[in-house]
Amino acid sequence: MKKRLLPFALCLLPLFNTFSQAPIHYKQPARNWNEALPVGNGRLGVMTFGRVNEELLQLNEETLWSGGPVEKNPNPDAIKHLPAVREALNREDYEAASKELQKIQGLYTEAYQPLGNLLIKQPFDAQPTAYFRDLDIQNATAHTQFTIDGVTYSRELFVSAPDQVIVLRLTASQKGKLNFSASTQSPHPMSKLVVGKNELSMRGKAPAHADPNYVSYNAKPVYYEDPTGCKGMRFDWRVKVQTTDGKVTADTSGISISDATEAILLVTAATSFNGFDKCPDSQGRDEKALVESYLKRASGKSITAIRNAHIADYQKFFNRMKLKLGTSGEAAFLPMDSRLMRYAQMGNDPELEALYFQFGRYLLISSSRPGGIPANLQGIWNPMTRPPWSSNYTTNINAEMNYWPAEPANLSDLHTTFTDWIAGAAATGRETAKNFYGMSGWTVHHNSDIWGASNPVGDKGKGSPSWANWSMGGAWLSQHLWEHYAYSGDENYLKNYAYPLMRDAAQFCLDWLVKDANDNWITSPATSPENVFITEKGVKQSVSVATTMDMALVYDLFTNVIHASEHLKMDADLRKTLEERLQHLFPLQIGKKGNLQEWYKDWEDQDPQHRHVSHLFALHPGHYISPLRTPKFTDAARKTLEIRGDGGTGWSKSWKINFWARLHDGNHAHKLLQELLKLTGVEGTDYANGGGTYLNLFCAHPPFQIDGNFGGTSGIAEMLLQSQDGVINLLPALPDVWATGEVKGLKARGGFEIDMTWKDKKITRIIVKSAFGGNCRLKLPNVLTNAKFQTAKGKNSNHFFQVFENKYQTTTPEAGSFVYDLSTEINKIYILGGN
Ligand code: FUC
Repeated sequence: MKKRLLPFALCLLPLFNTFSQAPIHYKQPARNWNEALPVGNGRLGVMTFGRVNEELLQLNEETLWSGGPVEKNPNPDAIKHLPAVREALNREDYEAASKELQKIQGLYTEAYQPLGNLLIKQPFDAQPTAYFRDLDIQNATAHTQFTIDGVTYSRELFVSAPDQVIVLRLTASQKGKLNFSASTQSPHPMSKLVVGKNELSMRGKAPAHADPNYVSYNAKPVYYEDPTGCKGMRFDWRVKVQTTDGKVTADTSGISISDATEAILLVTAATSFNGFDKCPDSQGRDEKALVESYLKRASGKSITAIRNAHIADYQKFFNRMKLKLGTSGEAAFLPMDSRLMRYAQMGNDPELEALYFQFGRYLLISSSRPGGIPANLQGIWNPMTRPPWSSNYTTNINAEMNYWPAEPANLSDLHTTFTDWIAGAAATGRETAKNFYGMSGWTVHHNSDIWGASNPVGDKGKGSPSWANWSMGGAWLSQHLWEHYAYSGDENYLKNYAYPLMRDAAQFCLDWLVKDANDNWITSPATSPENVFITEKGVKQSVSVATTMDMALVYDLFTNVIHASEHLKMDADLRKTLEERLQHLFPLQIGKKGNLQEWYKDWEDQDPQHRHVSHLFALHPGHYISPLRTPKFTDAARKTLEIRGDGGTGWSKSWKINFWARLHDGNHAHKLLQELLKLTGVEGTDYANGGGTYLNLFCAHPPFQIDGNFGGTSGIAEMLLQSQDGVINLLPALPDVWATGEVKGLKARGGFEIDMTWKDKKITRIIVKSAFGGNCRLKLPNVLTNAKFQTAKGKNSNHFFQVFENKYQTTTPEAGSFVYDLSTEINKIYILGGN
């Protein structure tokens, strides 16, 4: 009998401590993209298929998008129509309002682009044995290994952030048995392959424009010609043999390596993108110089040095948190396909649930690094020139969901790619506010891109207002500006960056609000993304006034601006105005079914189980509705969720995990987590069913959207800790199946970091670390006497530490010198509906 090598993961078994995971692994190559495995360093992304004879590495670079800086005023007629929209809404003529609103539309956004394919051809006559591939998220490295004719071939793949290169190391277990070729493919016709010494360089241009995949009326949906001189960025990506003991030849068909035992390839890429407002070609960066510098630096280093630096850099983020939610026994060592199938039938795999949490963190670290571009609808992984929904930023839920886990899951610094990007969107959003509505401040509508697009999309009248004309993106994005401060306590960031943007987003809302007949401030027009109501006359409409989500967003933004301006001692007059508006905002309503009403009136929904649950923004990610403070609205929110049901797209299920966690119903949140982790193979677009998880653990809308992964990670964090109610509420939504567990490094607002252990649903040990002092209140499910509090060295230790056992109190904190005070949430509560 032939000696079979133990699969890589099983070799590592003894090394696992209680928190470690067996790598995600499979016994066969990927059959399609949703089975390939993602690796990345924030900027460069690779999907590896693990094929034997022809390995496919599908490549991305985060800045490679179609188009160029946005047109500031693409529809100069748009501004004329708002008065007529409002007038129609006053008459309750929703049909006329909708038609008129459609005239207030600009252009579609641009699309995220693939970079190309690297093919590794390693043709064998015989079939492999002992095939194995994995993704090790502890080290951010993927492996493929198989044996043919007694020779074991292995491939190791990782993407280094310190060295900005993709590293592929191929080996054969017997000397001289490694023979392969590496060749390149570009999806962009304006590409040219340049052959150098041991090196291939693919140089080309991204499209000048790419239509969204749902637009089908243009003869040329993707084009490269650029009449404006300001669209279409350049790219250069290179493959270089760093070291090998074999023979190397290179020509236009690729690089060939023969009679080798080992070969290390370096791949890197750069584009000429130079900022959201710069022509990507004429004002672009020198992409050739960039790739050359990356290759030069990495070529001089040993693979051990590159690998060690990569792992140290990755673990600097990843190792901040540990999570254990129970033990899974042998299930933990199943290949991922068998494991997901088993889970769909039997559940009971808490280590898979903890792995899913960490996988979300892995994906954020791999797709979002400071100084870069925010993770888009697919993170950074996309093989299509017209990807679903342009793989752009949809601000009515998806883009924000990507960043929900950043703060609680201890990746605050990665949140800055998103908060930094907001400045560009706000800059174009200022033009949009002025040119489309004649208003001050800034806003973003439901779609954006690397160019910070902010206009209502729809190609000047072809989009449905139910999504295209939602105007509250500025308010929702601003929540991230504030939350980053609430967790990080970065005063300089608040004062000089976040607050001015938040204030100007509020300024737009002040201009946008109008009074209704009852003297309430309302938004007009308003939609509830992307739902449709049925009027008393039985007509289906989407445009009305004062949708619940709009009012909750305005409330959230105004209260955050008030807190920030108070803290900074700035803009007292503005604060007063905002406080006055809050007194008379159109309040939340409870409908006849006992639900939180979605619309201005208690209309029926066209689709009562619609995937968006926009009207629960005030429950999550807003803070207004809480079982601790607003019991009536809490009950109404629960009713709303019951009516909506547990179905929907992947991201919809993720959002519902967060909602049920905020309702403190851990078992229901866990049921949704099981739904989210349900294996699906559905490829096309499905809005109602099939939301779940692909074999590679990517979330299925379907199709793949990364938001559901991130929303799932955030949901698990919300089940274990919440800090939005003026208190750090520990285990607020613990499901029965996670009765015993342990977490390290969960973050709370106010800069607190929590390590805790629990047994039989009772906390047995807590350590609270404080980054910058301040008042700390804890709410525990049980009595505990040995909580420990550690203040960061050299920081203010004048904190006030209170532990509440299973009760919630709103006592005034002792005076201390603190940066962010959790109590802002409870000391000043504005009423949105008089609960
Ligand atoms: C919104 C959602 C869709 C999809 C898209 C990216 O339009 O309604 O389901 O997630 O964003």
